[in-house]
Amino acid sequence: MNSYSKSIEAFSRAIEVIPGGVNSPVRSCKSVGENPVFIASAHGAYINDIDGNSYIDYVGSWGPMILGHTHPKVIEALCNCAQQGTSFGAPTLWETQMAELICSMMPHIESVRMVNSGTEATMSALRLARGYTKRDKVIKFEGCYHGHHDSFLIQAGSGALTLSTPNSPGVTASTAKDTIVAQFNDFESVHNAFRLYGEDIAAIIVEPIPGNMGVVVPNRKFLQQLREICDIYEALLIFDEVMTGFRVAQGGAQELYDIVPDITTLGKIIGGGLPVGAYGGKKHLMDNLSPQGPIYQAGTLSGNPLAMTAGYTTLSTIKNNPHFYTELEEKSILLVEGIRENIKKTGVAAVCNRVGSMFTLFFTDSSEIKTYQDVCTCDTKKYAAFYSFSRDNGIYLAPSQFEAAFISIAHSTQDIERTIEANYNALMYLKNL
Ligand code: KE4
Repeated sequence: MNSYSKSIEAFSRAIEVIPGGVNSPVRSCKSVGENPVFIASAHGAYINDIDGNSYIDYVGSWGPMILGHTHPKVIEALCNCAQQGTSFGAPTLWETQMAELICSMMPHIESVRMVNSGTEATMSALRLARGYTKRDKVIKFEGCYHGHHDSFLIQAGSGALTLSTPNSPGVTASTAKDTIVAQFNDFESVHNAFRLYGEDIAAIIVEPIPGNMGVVVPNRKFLQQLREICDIYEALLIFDEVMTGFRVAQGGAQELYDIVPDITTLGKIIGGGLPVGAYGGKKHLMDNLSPQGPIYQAGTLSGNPLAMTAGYTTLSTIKNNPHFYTELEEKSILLVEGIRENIKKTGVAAVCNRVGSMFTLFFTDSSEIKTYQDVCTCDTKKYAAFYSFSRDNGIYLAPSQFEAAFISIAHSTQDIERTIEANYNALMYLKNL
């Protein structure tokens, strides 16, 4: 049985000086009734807490660590870069090389602006869409999460859903009135919104593969219909690929489903573990941004050399391995098919959704999870018990039913087989609760 005494003490100390003891709410483990473990280090597929417990990591810093932790090439590049300085507030070749690399890997991005988080990317993408179309309203989907920008904290997913604040206090009514909430995989809800507000809708923003209500697999037709209706009403389609970009395919969900968004937002993997976000699209659209155009957006540390180095090294390591996504898919299939086999063997009421190397194990009596309504059938108490048993047995998962789990290229066959065994034991534990 793991000891957590140092983490418990660390959490009590943190709570004195940090709201809730954490710098991001979902890390608090509040919804699973646990103290968070405080991390000392992480290498490859493993993460280690300050009590000396080691875990196979399926959070991967919420997505960025697709190469695994402390990849030697990333660490070496960061050390070399830091020797030359850490921030200049002036253009560097790193930023240009990073932009060129992203444009070469994401075919529908001709021009890209670096920012410091996914929230900044989606917030800025919305401003660009509003400024370009001269319209105010935006459609988002219930359960989808696009960061903590006021316009998106309406029926939001991830930590907002986990901690039962999908509509956050502090978001004004005047802001909220311009956000229209539709239902993912339900085109009629989108069509109705356009019938009512079509001429005033600047954009649809969508997680093309939602990960923030847990992983929900899109209907390809639904995504195509979003593209079509945006064309009809001359609204912009924003693909929020902060999670899916470089995760589900080199070209993200837009490559996987062959949809052309007008704006793509990115984050997580493109920072290689450092704070990076980005948004991009066709050059004629992006050139409306200051200083080229009138739509303003800025950032002291945008394009920071260290962040660019970590991101560039991560993306180029992926790009230079022609078998990267094939290998990652093989690992992902091995794990999720093992989990599905365990569900069958134990008879526990659960569904496991997967796209690429992101997946979610939902505890539900429903036979499938395809909509937010389906997600709402989940038994979060069961998930909490599953989380605690798994963590006690060396498997590090998101402390929330409404999140995605991530497999990295560093997860070995042995790690995956060990995870499947631990998953079976966790399901049997639940069965006998
Ligand atoms: P950040 O501001 O947290 O870098 O990115 C916001 C964001 C935007 N869009 C999507 C699709 C995202 O998944 C996110 C952030 N994801 C969550 C985890 N599901 C971040 C974890 C956290 O809030 O600590």
